[in-house]
Amino acid sequence: SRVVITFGTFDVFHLGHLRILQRARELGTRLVVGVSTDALSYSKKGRLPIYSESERMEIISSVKYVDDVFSEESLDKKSEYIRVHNAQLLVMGDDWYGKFDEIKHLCEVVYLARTPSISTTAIIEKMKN
Ligand code: C2G
Repeated sequence: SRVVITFGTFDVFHLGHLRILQRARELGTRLVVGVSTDALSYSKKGRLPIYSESERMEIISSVKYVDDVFSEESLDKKSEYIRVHNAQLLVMGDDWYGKFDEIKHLCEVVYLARTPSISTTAIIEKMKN
C-alpha cells in the first residue's frame, strides 16, 4: 500500500481542489489530507476562511478520493505529519513548486499542475459583484 499525503485550506471547495485530490489519490492506494486550521489559513491568506475548520474538514472527508483527514496546524510540521501518517508521497499543486524539497529525505514529493482559472479568491470576488 502507498499512502499519499497532501495539505490545504480547501476553502469554498471547488473543482481545482477536487482535481488535485483525485490526481493525488491516483498516485497511491490511500490519501490522507491535512486541512489547515483557521489560524494557519489566516497566516497564509491574510484572512479567515469563509468556511470554518470543522466545515472544511467535513467537506474534505466527504470527498470519495480522501481516506482520512487531520488538522494541519503549521507549515513546519510536515515531517511530523508525514511520519505519523506513514506517507510515502507528498503531492502539492505547483504553486508550491520546490517549496517542500527538503522533505525528500522522508518521502517522494510531486508537484501537480494547478487547475487553470479557478480560485477561491476569484469566486469570492465574483460573488461581491
Ligand atoms: N489547487 C489547484 N488548482 C486550483 C486551486 C488550488 O490544484 N485552481 C490546489 C493547490 O495547489 C493546493 C490545493 O489545491 O495543492 C489546496 O489549495 P489551497 O486550499 O489554496 O491550499 P494552500 O493554501 O496552498 O495550502 O502546507 C501546504 C498548505 O497548507 C497548502
